Amino acid sequence: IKAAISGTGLYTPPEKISNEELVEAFNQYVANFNKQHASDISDGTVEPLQASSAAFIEKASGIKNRRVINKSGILDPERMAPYIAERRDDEPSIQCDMAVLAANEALEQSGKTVADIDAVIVACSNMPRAYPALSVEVQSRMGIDGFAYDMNVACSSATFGLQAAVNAVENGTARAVLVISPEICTAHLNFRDRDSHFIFGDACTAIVVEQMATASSNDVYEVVGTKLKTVFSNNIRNNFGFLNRCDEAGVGKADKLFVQQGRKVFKDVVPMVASIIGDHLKENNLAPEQLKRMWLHQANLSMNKLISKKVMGREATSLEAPVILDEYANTSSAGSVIAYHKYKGDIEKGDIGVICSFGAGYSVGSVLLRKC
Ligand code: CO8
Repeated sequence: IKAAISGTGLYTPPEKISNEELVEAFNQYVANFNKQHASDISDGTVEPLQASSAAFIEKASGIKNRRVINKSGILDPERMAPYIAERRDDEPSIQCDMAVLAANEALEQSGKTVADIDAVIVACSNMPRAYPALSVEVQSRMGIDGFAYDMNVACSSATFGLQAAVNAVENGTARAVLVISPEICTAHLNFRDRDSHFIFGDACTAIVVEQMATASSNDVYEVVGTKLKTVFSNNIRNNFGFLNRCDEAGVGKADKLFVQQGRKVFKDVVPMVASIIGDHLKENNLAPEQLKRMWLHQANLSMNKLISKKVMGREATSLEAPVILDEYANTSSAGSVIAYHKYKGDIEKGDIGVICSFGAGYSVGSVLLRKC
């Protein structure tokens, strides 16, 4: 049995924050902090905070806007975190709502119904609770018979989830699988940190993986192969976890949010990703010239330019390595799937493309596809 991707869906939150709006709120927070601590700053016991800049953000990252679940809380200099009210146990969770919207679009695109799906994998960076699994909630809400589980490989969650889905389809465990990535990255972003306050946005993607033999939509891509790699690194880290309440520091410290050494990540990850894609092509007897599209993880524009150049041996055009980072920012595992969702329609029968994610772990996931 061969597996194929037959449909994708995308939920884009309606609220949007431009770099300018984000920087205005951040700089107000900085001014308030420096005023409050003026005497400690003048006697040298406290370092003054430095202002952020929209020009720096666009130049360093390629990000211009981000979509968010809640704008007002993030832009309130006294709060700098989204307002997302806790829901009752008998209400669907917010990530479940996002997941169902994206999944329904993916089902529609693939021409399938919930009766055709045997498994749901929710693959994303942050889960709303320890248990019951979000995926089982989504499965129940959609009325899917079969099984579901959650997995987290940070930015590589969707590609690792795809690999699990492809395995399940190819070994006959499931006729079709939904892989869903509901990412609320803004809830774990430190909006008071100048180095990273601009990096993330929110979105949810969904993918239908099914047997090639049953795939009948207009947009079927055979999964040629998957290749995964992980190498431990502390350069992207978040210490939030269930043991936090057992330590007197609790969850109040900044290390319980996203923290990274951006420069080191850039230097370590670019060569790793380029060599994984290169090896993956070689293992499948494909030459880099045959690669028509690279749907890359969307973290940083220069990073994507460098990776595509290393793989292709020349600069990729904006169509060969499409960018959605400018409008969505980094949406962790959803990013490469958003690029695929938006920039797959035009490629031709027989063309080869790669969905490739990379991020915390470190982790790299490469999924080679051939348009049917
Ligand atoms: N405004 C103005 N100036 C600034 C700002 C700012 N906001 N921030 C930093 N600067 C200054 C610095 O102080 C520095 O000044 P100086 O040269 O005087 O020291 C200068 O700008 C340069 O700073 P950097 O070296 O930090 O800037 P870079 O050019 O390296 O750009 C980036 C920073 C954009 C962070 C870049 O390094 C980058 O994107 N690296 C790649 C990171 C990456 O890909 N990470 C992937 C992680 S995502 C992931 O795996 C998902 C995790 C799970 C998600 C969880 C949800 C929250």
